[in-house]
Amino acid sequence: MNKFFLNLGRQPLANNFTSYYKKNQPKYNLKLFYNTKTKLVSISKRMRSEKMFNNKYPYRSSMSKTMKDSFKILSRQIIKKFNPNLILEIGSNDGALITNLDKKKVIGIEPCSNLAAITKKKGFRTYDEYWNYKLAKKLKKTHGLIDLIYSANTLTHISNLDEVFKSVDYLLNKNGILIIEDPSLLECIKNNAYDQFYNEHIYVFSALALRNILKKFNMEIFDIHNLKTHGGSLRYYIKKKKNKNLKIKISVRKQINKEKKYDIHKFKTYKIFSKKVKKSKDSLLKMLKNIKKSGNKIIGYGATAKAVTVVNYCNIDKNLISNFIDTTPEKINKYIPGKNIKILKYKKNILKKYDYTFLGAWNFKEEIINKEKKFFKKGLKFLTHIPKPKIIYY
Ligand code: JHZ
Repeated sequence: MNKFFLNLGRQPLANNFTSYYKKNQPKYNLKLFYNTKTKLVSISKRMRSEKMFNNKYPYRSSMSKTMKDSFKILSRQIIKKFNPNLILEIGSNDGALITNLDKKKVIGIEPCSNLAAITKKKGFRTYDEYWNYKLAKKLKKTHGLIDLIYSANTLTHISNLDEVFKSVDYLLNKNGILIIEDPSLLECIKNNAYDQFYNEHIYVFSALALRNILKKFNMEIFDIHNLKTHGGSLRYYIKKKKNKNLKIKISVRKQINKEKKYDIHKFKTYKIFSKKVKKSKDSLLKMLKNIKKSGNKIIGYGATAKAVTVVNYCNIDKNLISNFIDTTPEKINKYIPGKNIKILKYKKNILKKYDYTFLGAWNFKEEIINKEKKFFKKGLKFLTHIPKPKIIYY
């Protein structure tokens, strides 16, 4: 049974950046539910994939050094640990991972054709298609079974998880490995990071929920790594149950125990989370209003999908945060979905003109603060709403 616990209001598509402020941009309910049987946390309204992931998708994994480095390290580990003959990445985006690998040994799946074009141009085999059973069948015919399937921040974007795992099971070698990486529900709840939920993020996985889902497909998690990326993510190593060559590592039990200790499997946790989120909204608005009242200028740093959730949920407009800055070419000079806040091109000295900067990309706090140390030292203040609204002092 799905139990409702939080209403994040009417939200536009989180990556639908428009060239002018569209007052009547379509918005959809963003309500969060907890499934008492599977322990899966999900949003209620499911958008058609084509509406969100098309030839105009603006998000590029390579825009942050942290992510590029993380993928580079992982690509080396994959080769060293598993030495697979053929790797498939579901959601290869602009190639942050696959471009580190041997072209002959990797295939990318990326339905956003503007992004798929980037890796195709570099000579990497990329299918600009959605991950489903039909595609898995086509791939098996052309390339045979796959030794290692990898997917970062993608499977939580696909509504039909049954089809996702059925297709993986079908295409994966009997001794093959599936590695998936997504924000951790435990970290999300601990950090009060309600902005991990938006129309693209249908689910935020816990190890507990994922274990339950995989049972149906006779697959099991055999190792889990905690990552710092995206505000705390988990990298799950998954195998077919009948593959007895790989032993289940202690990390799996450890993570599940950690989640249970935090009552991730109890509905009351979500009720508490919901209350904290409402408090966070009030306190962020209060803080922004006070800063403005004193005549200070605030700019947002990183026009993230997460920031779209925050500004729309808290009803923040340009009177509070005048602009956002971002390095992504596809976002520059566009408007934050649902709001009259324009995104400016990141320039070295742009922060000089502002007193405060709100961390839209709070998940890259260290990278950003390090990059902008000079301004920080000169008195620029950073604001964050994670884990609760506050000013970060140098
Ligand atoms: P970032 C996206 O979410 C969407 P977002 C998606 N649904 C998903 O699952 C996650 O990614 C993984 C900018 N930036 O990664 C670049 C700077 O301008 O937090 C990006 O626009 N300067 C697929 O959008 C944004 O911030 C910088 O120095 O919440 C970061 O977006 C840095 C570090 C980033 O994901």
